[in-house]
Amino acid sequence: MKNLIIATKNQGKLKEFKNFLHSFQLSIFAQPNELEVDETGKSFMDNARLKAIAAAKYTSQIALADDSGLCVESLGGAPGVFSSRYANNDSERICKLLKELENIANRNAYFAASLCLSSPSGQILFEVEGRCHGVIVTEPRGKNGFGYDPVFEVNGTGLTFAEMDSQQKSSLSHRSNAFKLLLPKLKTLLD
Ligand code: ITT
Repeated sequence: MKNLIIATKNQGKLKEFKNFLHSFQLSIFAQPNELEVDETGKSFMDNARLKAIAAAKYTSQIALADDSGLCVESLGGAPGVFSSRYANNDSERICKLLKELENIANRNAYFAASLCLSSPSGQILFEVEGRCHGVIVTEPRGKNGFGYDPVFEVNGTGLTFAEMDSQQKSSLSHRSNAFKLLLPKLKTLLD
């Protein structure tokens, strides 16, 4: 059985990747806890590369990294690459976002996920980006998922990600849209 490192410390992301990958004969590991990677990139893809290469070299295994975030139109794309650094924890991040959007009519937003796959020696094997469009609601709704899920309503569904079960989120999310593009490459590489 082959090993794949998911280059993340985010348990929500890890869970989603494990679901996406369940049909592969793979041993999936999160990156070692002691590995710290500075996310100094200007784009989601820059940061995904930094994380994938660092985890692959550190473990000498193939590594898949995700850099993702929420881009809000009326905030000029913020929090963007700073989504996880916007405040100290998920509920403070949500509070800050809702405060910034108080009395703002345009609540259009999208989630983006850049995925990067690195060989054990740090060579980039494949990279893709997926998006999911929606709006920021005025009050958090739902208990599932992680991060900004309770305030992001997916266009055409009337539901926030946090009101969806994991299967429904997986059929629509930025991360799954990116993962679908990665799938053929992953199949050739791992089979
Ligand atoms: P790693 O770098 O260890 O992967 P992280 O949480 O710091 O973990 P990012 O730097 O990519 O990851 O930041 C992404 C942030 O964007 C994440 O912490 C959430 O706040 C938000 N985010 C990304 N995808 C999300 C999703 O599917 N649902 C809700 N929030 C999401």
